[in-house]
Amino acid sequence: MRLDVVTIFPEYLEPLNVSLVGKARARGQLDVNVHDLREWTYDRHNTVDDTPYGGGPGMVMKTDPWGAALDDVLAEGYEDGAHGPVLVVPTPSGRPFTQELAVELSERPWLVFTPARYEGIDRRVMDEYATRMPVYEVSIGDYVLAGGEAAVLVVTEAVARLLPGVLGNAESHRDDSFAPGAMANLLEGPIYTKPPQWRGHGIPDVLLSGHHGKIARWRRDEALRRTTRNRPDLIERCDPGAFDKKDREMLSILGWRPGPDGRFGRDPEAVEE
Ligand code: 6GU
Repeated sequence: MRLDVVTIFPEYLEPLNVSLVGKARARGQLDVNVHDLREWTYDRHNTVDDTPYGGGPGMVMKTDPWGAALDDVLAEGYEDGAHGPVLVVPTPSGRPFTQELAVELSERPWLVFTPARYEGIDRRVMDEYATRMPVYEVSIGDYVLAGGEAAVLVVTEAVARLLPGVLGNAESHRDDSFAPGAMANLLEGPIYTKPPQWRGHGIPDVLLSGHHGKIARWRRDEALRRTTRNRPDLIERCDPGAFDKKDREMLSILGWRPGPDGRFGRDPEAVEE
């Protein structure tokens, strides 16, 4: 997979040399190219922003540097269709970046990122490139960052670990929390390693029992416990067919009941476990 990032802070992308993404680059599985947007400015001050039409606070990134930069980057191998590039535009007004979208992007050969500073990029830039390629405006969560560079790191890491051969062990991503198409998206419960005692804290006996069935059941119960507590929306959204008899017993203990449509919701009478 090829990645291009156009930014006014190329040094912000240095983490792409580290860890999983860095190793994938070293192995030739990822071809990462970071470009300084100011190389496509032609005035004395290397201007990339200007005041917004209609007034208002902040500055807007100008069309021309982006147009010139993207034309040059895309000229390095543009193709139409599934083999062509996609534009990924990080913005707090984008669609939520999810595991499903990470999987979709991981199936493309070429991602071009345009992280912005200031209030964002002149709309006409996205409109122009949308005539040539898919444009994904994505947000990584409900908070506001000072710029899109951190979001590029987030998206790149989520996508890179899905590429064939990038994760060390060839275990599948099917069991990832949030794997698309999973029966139920539950958060993972707690995990432990040696030593068996640490500062007076032991580990649950079942994990030492060697009883694989019991261990699997305990893990599932802990996943339900953690998901009801931290992400009740995931339980409410679940197809009730995803819950077996034991799941239902656990959900009941946690104070969750099926509603008229079968979907689970928190029993308003229940006391928090
Ligand atoms: Cl992608 N960019 C910025 N600036 N803020 C964000 C974001 C992106 N996602 C959430 N907040």
